[in-house]
Amino acid sequence: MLADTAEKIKRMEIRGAGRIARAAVTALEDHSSSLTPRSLPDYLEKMDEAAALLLATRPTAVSLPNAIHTVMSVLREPYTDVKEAEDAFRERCRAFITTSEQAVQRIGEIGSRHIRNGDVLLTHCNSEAALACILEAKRMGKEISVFATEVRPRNQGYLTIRTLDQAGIPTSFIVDSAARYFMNEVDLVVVGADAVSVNGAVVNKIGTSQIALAAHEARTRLMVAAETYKFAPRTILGEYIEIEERDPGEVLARDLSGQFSHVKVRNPAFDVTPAEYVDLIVTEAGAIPPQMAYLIIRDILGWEIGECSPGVGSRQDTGRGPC
Ligand code: RI2
Repeated sequence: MLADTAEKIKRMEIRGAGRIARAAVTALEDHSSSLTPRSLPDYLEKMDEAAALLLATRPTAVSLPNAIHTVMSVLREPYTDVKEAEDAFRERCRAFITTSEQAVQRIGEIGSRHIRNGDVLLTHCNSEAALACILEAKRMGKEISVFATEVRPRNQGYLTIRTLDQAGIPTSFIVDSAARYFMNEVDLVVVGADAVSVNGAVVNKIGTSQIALAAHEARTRLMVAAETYKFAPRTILGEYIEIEERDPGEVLARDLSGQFSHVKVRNPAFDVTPAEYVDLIVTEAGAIPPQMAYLIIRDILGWEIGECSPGVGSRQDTGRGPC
């Protein structure tokens, strides 16, 4: 189950920053109850190994290390036996999943208030949080329509148009490179996030920053929907968020790429949109301008300056650290 989830996250069978986080926590919970450890130290060591395996799957979505940190940190408490530790761990995992699901719902409620009746929206990729805002606006009776991009190379746009279609929202499906062409018709861009840095820069699906530039040029507002656990504490120390570069075969089929001698395929999965191009970030704790990202990291995630050092938050350094 654990290895299977890790593999599915890597292959993107499980994808979306929030879903990845919940899947990892579910896998850890199942792993914890499937273990037959010799002793408490043995249990804790095996749990650390499991956390490390999941952390190594995809590098960009900060929701993954933040979620793992949240649940693993309960194992730093002193326990008298394995059962006590397991019980506390299970409770922490369930609390995380419930909180995460409620966060998406709350983001929908808050974000939908920023969508006006008659608005034409544009969304990129397939974000549960961004869609929650759009679907809630529709549920409230607002007349909206959406441009949804294709999202090369993995075509997550197909998932998005299915959801929008099922909700009865008039949708135009466009290739990624048509975003600027249509931008003057758009009132609001709504996207999700894989990570938000302390300076309000938003890491999201590749192409988001081009869309943000086009929106900025057209004076179209851009709203990001992101749970608070997508904010990246380590960026306080100037650490960059690693951008995942995926298999070239996703872009150009191997038999085709074999025909070229001097062509190399590059396949970054994400890009960075600077805070200047973001009007609003909607979190479950409220909507903030991107410049207030530090407050989320400090007041909601509880990380102070100086607290982010390698290994803090997990009993051992699991490789990438907790945040
Ligand atoms: P939610 C996705 O990444 C997209 O970049 C999407 O915008 C983001 O995660 C957030 O998604 P990928 O897993 O958590 O498709 O809002 O690479 O669902």
